[in-house]
Amino acid sequence: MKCLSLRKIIVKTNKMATNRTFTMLKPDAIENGHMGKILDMIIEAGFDIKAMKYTRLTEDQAKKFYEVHAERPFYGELVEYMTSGPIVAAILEKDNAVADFRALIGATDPAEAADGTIRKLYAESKGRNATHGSDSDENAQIESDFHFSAAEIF
Ligand code: IDP
Ligand code: MG
Repeated sequence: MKCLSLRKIIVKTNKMATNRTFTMLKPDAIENGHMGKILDMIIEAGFDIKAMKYTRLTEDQAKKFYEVHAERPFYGELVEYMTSGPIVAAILEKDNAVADFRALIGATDPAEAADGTIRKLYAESKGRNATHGSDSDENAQIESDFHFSAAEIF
């Protein structure tokens, strides 16, 4: 009995350590032929792909996704860019997924991104910066729900 409850606690603890984040390979990454290399970096870094689609955002979707930036001067440019071509949207799972994925993609501006990060290697500029990564567990959930139904997550 004692052994069984200890096992349950260990399983629960392990489960809690694993979480999910949401990413988009943005239009510049696709346009510049970096889709395969970026996906490879994500998989090599230990992220499991739980859901993935190749799609193009409508203007309404892009406006809604980046609603938090609606008052920023770059909002119009951002919506135009994010709807300019196809993207790859995906849900990724790993221990500490949100923080580890932000570390993998690097700073918003590639000029400030660390060496070896996705944005340092593949982003064109602060605006056209190759890859999105959720900034919190809560937003990862909201953004995943925005793009995927339960039946599309494996
Ligand atoms: P993040 O993607 O690193 O979280 P945020 O500040 O949340 O960065 O901005 C969302 C997106 O808006 C950026 O990834 C980038 O595409 C765009 N963006 C942010 N700041 C600027 C800017 O100063 N000029 C143009 N586009 C920007
Ligand atoms: Mg952000």
